[in-house]
Amino acid sequence: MKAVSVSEEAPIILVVDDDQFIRDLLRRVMEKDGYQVVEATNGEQGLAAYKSINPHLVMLDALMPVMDGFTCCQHLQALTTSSPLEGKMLNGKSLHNNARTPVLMITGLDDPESVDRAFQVGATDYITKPIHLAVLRQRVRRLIEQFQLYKKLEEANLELHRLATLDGLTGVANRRRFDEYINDEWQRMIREKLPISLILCDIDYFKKYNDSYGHQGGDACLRRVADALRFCVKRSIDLVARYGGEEFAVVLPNTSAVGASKVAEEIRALVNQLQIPHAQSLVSEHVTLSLGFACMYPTPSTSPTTLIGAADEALYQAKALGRNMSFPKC
Ligand code: GH3
Ligand code: MG
Repeated sequence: MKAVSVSEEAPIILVVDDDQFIRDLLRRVMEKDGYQVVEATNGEQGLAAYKSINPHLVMLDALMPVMDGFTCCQHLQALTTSSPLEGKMLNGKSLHNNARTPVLMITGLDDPESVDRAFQVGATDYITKPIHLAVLRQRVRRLIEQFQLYKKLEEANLELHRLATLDGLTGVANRRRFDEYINDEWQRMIREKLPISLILCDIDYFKKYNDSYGHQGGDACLRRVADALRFCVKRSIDLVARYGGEEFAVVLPNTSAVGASKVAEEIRALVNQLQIPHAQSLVSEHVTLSLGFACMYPTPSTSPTTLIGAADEALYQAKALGRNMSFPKC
């Protein structure tokens, strides 16, 4: 495989063929049309090149030494359906990249079995040798355009999903996402026979905070508290959500009451350390939180409502006992 420095703009075509004449021909034609070309001489090299350059189109010969085009195509299909979209994690869930890089088989085999087999292993299109260059150029243009369009659509969908599940003010999960997540995790914990904990956190005397610092000051405070919660919650399966106006929820799957108590205390302590001035608070000079937490082993006859009710009761106790504290209900 020739080393190629790949620039950002022009689409990249990976040509996998053991015949140097064909590779040179395809390179010439494709470069003339403004594409970048990377070459590989068999299926194995092709796979390695695919992983490192992430091309917009693969041109694949069928019969090659080491690994033929059919096997290579099968591997390519497995790669594109199992690799999580890079960096796209949403509340601990990875979203899969379904935009498959098109594979165009260019081969001397024109018997019906080979054509069927190529499509079975995931080829997007098929062209036989001798290559009709005008047809090839049109097919390539169309395949790349479709791929780019599909990718844009996927990105737009991802962004839509993100916006639909996040709280606009604080950037943590919204109530809708909380409901969906606690139900999903409840079911999962039933299957795995594991406990789940929930912490509800409420800012103390927040009405008075708004009275002192205005609604915008209140919004800024909510953002800082949300950041503190995010900082304390480290596992990717834990979820921080805005539960209501100045109330946040933390879902902790596979977490005991002892674990939940530690996280709740960490959150409480960190918000204290932030020392956000709160002149009218009756418990401190700074913004404080009251937290209630509960832990349950979910069963098919129970629902998250029970856990939420228990955490809410604990939060009520924390308020009643003087605020700026975490209280359990297990
Ligand atoms: P407690 O210590 O008992 O929790 O008292 P509190 O004043 O915090 O509770 P209360 O429920 O009486 O008031 C909550 C306040 O939170 C009232 C509401 O205006 C304010 N609030 C709710 N959502 C927002 C928001 O998005 N931004 C701002 N700035 N304030 C909000
Ligand atoms: Mg409050």
